[in-house]
Amino acid sequence: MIDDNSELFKEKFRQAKDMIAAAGHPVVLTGAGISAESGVPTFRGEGGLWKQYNVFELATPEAFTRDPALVWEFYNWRRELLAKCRCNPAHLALVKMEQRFSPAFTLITQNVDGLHTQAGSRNILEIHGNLWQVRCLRCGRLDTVYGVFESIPPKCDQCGGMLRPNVVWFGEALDPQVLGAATAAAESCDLMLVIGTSAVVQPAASLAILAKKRGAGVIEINLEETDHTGRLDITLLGKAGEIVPGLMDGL
Ligand code: BV8
Ligand code: ZN
Repeated sequence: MIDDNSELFKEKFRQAKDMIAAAGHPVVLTGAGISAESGVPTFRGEGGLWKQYNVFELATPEAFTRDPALVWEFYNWRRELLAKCRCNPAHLALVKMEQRFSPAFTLITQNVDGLHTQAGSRNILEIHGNLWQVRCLRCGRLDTVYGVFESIPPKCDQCGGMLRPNVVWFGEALDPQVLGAATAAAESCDLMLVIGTSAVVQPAASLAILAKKRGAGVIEINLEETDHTGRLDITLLGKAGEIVPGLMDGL
């Protein structure tokens, strides 16, 4: 059941539902927390990726230049783990939300796990890329490859160049087109749901504050409070897999 059953929670939940029902062009921003109930380790929480690997050491262009095989071991490990993960009721509830508001709906995700696509979402901005895509450093060819790579670092079957994961590493710029579209969506929405993000990573974290500044209502759904909590309209504490489907009930 939803973790916080207090009267206050119920009142905030009702307000959030009303804001969604009254929205004209909502935007959703998701982080690792929406995939946690699918078995995907978050970056910071219990059993998070940071605990086993120093993601800073591995998810950077410097690390890849220094030791591409080591970085590919890390991404192969995540591919093996993710291959067993399935979308959860929170991902599916956002598909229902998109169907209700489309075309005036944008889903911005920081996640690279592809679970929103697996659930059936369509209008997605994967601002940190996608772990299932690879890019050739020599000819720039983009490919979607599932499963793990037997020989690492993998080579391009067109030109023999080295392949890299098509994700945005720390210290790398986000794709200007994708970031531009996400910024435009945050600036023009009348409601933003921020689901399962610690609001630490930039420039993604600024999108919620930008939406708020432009007059949108902003609802945060998280297991715990974040740096944004005091600056947003409503924070619902609990599991995304329980709260998000409840919010979309009756849409
Ligand atoms: C860039 C792909 C500049 C790789 C990722 C200010 C401005 C600009 C940059 C910076 C800045 N300050 C610092 C920076 C640098 C850096 C940064 O933000 N560092 C942080 C750590 C301080 N930013 C960058 O480097 C970005 N690039 O700005 O470039 C530039 C410009 C021009 C030219 C050159 C350079 C690039 C950032 C992208 C990094 N790549 N992913 C990969 O995954 O392998 S980020 C990666 O970590 C994820 O994609 C995700 O975005 C992030 C983790 O964040 P969250 O999703 O929030 O996950 P987290 O585990 O932290 O939190 C989970 C939350 O869920 C928690 O709150 C938890 O309570 C909650 N939760 C858990 N379970 C549940 C739940 N909630 C609900 N239900 C549950 N069941
Ligand atoms: Zn190539």
